[in-house]
Amino acid sequence: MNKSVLRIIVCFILLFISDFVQAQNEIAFKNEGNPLVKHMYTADPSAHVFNGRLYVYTSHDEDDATYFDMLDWHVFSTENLEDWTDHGAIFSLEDIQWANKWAWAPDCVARNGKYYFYYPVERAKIGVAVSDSPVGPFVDTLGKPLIDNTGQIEKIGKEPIDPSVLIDNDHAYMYFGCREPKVVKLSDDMMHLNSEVENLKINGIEEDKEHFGGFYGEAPWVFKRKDTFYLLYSNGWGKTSTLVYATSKNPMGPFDFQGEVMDVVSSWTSHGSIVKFKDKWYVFYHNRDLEGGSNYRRSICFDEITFDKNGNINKLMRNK
Ligand code: FUB
Repeated sequence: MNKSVLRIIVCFILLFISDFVQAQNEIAFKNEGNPLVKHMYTADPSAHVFNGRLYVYTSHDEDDATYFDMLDWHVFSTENLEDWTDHGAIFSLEDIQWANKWAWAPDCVARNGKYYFYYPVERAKIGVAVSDSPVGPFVDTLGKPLIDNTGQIEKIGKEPIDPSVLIDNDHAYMYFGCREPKVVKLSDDMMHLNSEVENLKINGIEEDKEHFGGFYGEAPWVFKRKDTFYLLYSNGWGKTSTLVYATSKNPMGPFDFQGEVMDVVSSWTSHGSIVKFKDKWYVFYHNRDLEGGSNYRRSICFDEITFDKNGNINKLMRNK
């Protein structure tokens, strides 16, 4: 047997082993109502449709958590919203050379035939890891943060967390930030910045204080419907924590505050995403409703949402 044939056989065997190991980590489960995931605590859902299948990337709250000391990230997927697969931990702090703690709210986008996984760590840095598959394994090929506020707090903000990425018209935009919403363009290779980091302006919330009105807390998520960009975000923390939204005709803003997407969640934090799947729209969010839950042991949920004839989101009332 010549060397090339041998190499091909070895590659096939390695691929088979890696698929086998991945399949061993998968857990199949049914949607039995909210919270969606009942075998572990999950938070910060970021939902996308890739090749007709819905993928939800989440943070993973530890079973005994007393703070946001998260260690890894999971992805869950479905083709019908009833039958789900937990693909296991697709990336973790152990896979990053330059970060040690706080594996917080991630996002993932598809471009150039690859999947780019964006993740905040240490409340100060955002990294990007790459894979050929939406369920990983992801690799930190950059080997350093994409965003790091060390010595750059003025420009990047005090807490560059919660990255989410929108691709529109062949341009990629990354949104992030706690209390200070930011936006930056990404390069075509999705692994470098392609503009200055800018403040994201939200009109109509100038007077709003933390916990009231459209105050910007964290968790920016932008999606497009018809010709309008919707900025979904958390209005802060505590008893009035929920998801609110603003709209714009430009992905860089300014956005105009519109109102609440849903009534308050039970957890102190609120974080979510909105996605269109098979012609219906869904909001993914988290709360603390799973048994044993707490503000640090959260669980992802989802519900269908609708829009009125003017494109406003009809407020979802779950606590009727
Ligand atoms: O999950 C850790 C942090 O809590 C996230 O980064 C915030 O959005 C909030 O959900």
